Amino acid sequence: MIDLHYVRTSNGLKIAIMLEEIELDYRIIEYDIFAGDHLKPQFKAINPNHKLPAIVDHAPEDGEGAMPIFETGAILLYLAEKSGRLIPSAPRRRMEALQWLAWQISGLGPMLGQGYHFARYAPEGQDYGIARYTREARRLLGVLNYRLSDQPFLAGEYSIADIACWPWLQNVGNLDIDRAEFPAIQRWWDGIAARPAVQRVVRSSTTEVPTAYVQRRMSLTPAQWSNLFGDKLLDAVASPDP
Ligand SMILES: N[C@@H](CCC(=O)N[C@@H](CS)C(=O)NCC(=O)O)C(=O)O
Repeated sequence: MIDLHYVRTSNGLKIAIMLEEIELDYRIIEYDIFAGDHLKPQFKAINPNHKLPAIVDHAPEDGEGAMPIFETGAILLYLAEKSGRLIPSAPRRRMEALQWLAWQISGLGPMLGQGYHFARYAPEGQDYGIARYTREARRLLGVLNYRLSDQPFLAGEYSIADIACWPWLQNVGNLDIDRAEFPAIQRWWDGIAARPAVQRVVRSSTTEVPTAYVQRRMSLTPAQWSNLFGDKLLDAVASPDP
């Protein structure tokens, strides 16, 4: 059994989709990040970085007891290796999957994440930040489109690299980017959206993404702000073990 410590965001969706695809037994432990659930001291033992998602595998292969894992790139790789699925076995293709996974976790995710941050939460008049991250998002989408223009999937076959990227392409409209401007991305995105495992996740009441996580502008209360971007976050990292 795997516990999925989950929030309904792009990073959370990656792991919910992976678990549905490989059909391992899992249960969802849902967090409300606006309420600061992820800052609770007991979560530090699972992820000292206090970010979601994370998993705990209660039956790891080494038999040495429950194993917590954080960072979506590491979790996807772990689950691919545990299940023997969704990572190519041919060495060159496998390396392609790892490259595109690294590209997502170091580029596409952080850049779109910052873009969404400025577009959604920053006070009005943050044009420089929005322009900077929108330009970078467009550049990265251009790279993705180029790759997918002669490959059905990022590593030739459907893999953890596609699962890592797909949820991030849902809300590019928040940056005034139309996915349809990138025809190869749109074709790839639609194909993945139609997969039964993906449908199960996006349609399920426990894993669907509610408006609070996707709407274009959001105004937070001071407590929510502190939980997400302010002092509470810093305090959680500095706090001693429970
Ligand atoms: N690099 C991390 C990013 C995780 C991340 O930023 N998660 C967000 C939700 S998508 C989060 O926990 N936000 C709460 C916060 O930043 O306080 C990963 O890939 O797992």
